[in-house]
Amino acid sequence: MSNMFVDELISIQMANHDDMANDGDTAVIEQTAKPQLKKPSFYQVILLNDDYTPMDFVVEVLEDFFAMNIEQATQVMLTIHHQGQAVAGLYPKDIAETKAQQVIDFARHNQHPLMCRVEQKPD
Ligand code: TYC
Repeated sequence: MSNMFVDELISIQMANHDDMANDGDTAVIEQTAKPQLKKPSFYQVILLNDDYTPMDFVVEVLEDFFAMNIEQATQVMLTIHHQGQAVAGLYPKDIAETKAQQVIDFARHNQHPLMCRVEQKPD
């Protein structure tokens, strides 16, 4: 079978209609299979605002953990400050969760309450 998505051939006994010879009649039906590959899911690391973490510290986090330059980092920090939260980066699940934990650990090590969370990116 040349079409790679055709993976099933089903032989069925045809119904015993009056207008049809019935003994051993078979039909072959090609069924189209679902695509085998699904798109990988991405996860958003979302930084949350709080009243105590210094702005400079958040900018440093965005530079060091999310590979932003100072202009990007400042813009994202201000978005969080004004809107409550912003997406810092998009990663496969395990990397997103590791980064979120690293950010929280780094913030706690420096006595700041900065929080972040991970969410699956909507398709
Ligand atoms: N709101 C903080 C302040 O006024 C700054 C801040 C920005 C804190 C972003 C957290 O994710 C954050 N010092």
